[in-house]
Amino acid sequence: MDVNEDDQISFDEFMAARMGNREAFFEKRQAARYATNEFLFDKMDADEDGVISKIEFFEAARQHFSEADANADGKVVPFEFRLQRGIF
Ligand SMILES: [Ca+2]
Ligand SMILES: [Ca+2]
Repeated sequence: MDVNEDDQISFDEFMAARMGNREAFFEKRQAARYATNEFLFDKMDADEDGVISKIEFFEAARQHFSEADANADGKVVPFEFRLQRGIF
């Protein structure tokens, strides 16, 4: 763990040992975030023309709201919001 052998373990040395190469860790996390957003964009771009129109944007928001409104009462309470976001 003490890569530079100075008899101390720096934060970077600790993290590198715990998570592998630090840059690789952040690159992997960034790649996962990119893939998630790419998936979201593709889902919102219903007609697959490479842009999200205002109609597609509001339709995605409406769908998102409907998914969150678990008891279909037209309101999203904090419990439903957390449930949809998988916070439990
Ligand atoms: Ca579109
Ligand atoms: Ca509700």
